[in-house]
Amino acid sequence: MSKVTTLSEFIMAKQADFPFATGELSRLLNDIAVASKIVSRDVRKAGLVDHILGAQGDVNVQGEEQQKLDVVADNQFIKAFEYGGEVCGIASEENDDFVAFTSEISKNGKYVVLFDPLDGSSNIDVNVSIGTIFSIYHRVSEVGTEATLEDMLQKGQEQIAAGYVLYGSSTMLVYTSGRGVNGFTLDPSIGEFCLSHPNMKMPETGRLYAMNEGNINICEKGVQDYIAYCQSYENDKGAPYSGRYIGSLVADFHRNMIKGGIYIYPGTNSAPEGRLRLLYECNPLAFIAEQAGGLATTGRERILNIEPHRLHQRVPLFIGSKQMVEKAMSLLH
Ligand code: AFP
Repeated sequence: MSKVTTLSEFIMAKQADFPFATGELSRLLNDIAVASKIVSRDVRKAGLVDHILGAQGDVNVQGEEQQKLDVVADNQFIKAFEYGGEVCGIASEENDDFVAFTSEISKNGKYVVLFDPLDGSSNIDVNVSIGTIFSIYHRVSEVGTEATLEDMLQKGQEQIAAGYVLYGSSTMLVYTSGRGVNGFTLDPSIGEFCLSHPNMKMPETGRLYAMNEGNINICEKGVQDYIAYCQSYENDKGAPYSGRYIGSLVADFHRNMIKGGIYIYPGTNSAPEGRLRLLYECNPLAFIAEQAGGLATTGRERILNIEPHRLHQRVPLFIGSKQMVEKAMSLLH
């Protein structure tokens, strides 16, 4: 049996790769790990709310109102960032506007974090995997002042680190700080994330495609052609691929990271920009995909090159194994 490496040990060891590192990013990553352990615990109790502990909006025995799990997760991460001292502001799916922290210690924080606290939340009620996605940038505003919108609206290629937590049959945290991708599985018996997937590489190709095919008739012809290609005996594998769509981006992405595959959420006639959010869904996963040897585009342009204009901006997403994304792009005109 080999020695277990915990996430904290791993982060500390990696800090040595950056000679001028002050430890702030390491502390921030550790804060994220602690918050996600708490969220993981709450997610495991999800079925109890409504059926045993009372419905959302009910008051529990401690006099607290039962809240929706995505709000609980959002608050948990915001608290971790606000009191951690490394972050001057955040933006999340749950908040219309970004939040600039006002304490002196936070105003001196070097980083901003953009995150989706609980992605795939419509899957909670049916006990299907959900996830958290996060993206970390250096602020562009002056240290010592409050965070600004410009801090939040940076291109994905400026990310310092990004990751996701998958609350699946086990809880996993996967992250990159620009030198490869590593995955950690939560061992609930010791409450630690342990290195389980070192140096993750996305297979160059695969046999799995993920798309909400309910939308196929309102997609552009190139997307329809690509899906027909996936289902054809004339494709590169000589047999139809398997369709796999969970409807939780983190879970669909993670499966493709391990097994090889493509995830597509294209624009449609009614929503030309698709559904997914650039800043806290597409950018962080694009950074991870590229670090693992995969590809992430809108079908036409690299996700990480997009100049953001709005906090909740949406973009089409084609992400996964390199050869599969390239093939899909070749069919779009
Ligand atoms: P929610 O977090 O609002 O549930 O959205 C989930 C999501 O952004 C992503 O995780 C899924 O892949 C996608 O939406 C599912 O969308 P469709 O229901 O349109 O397939």
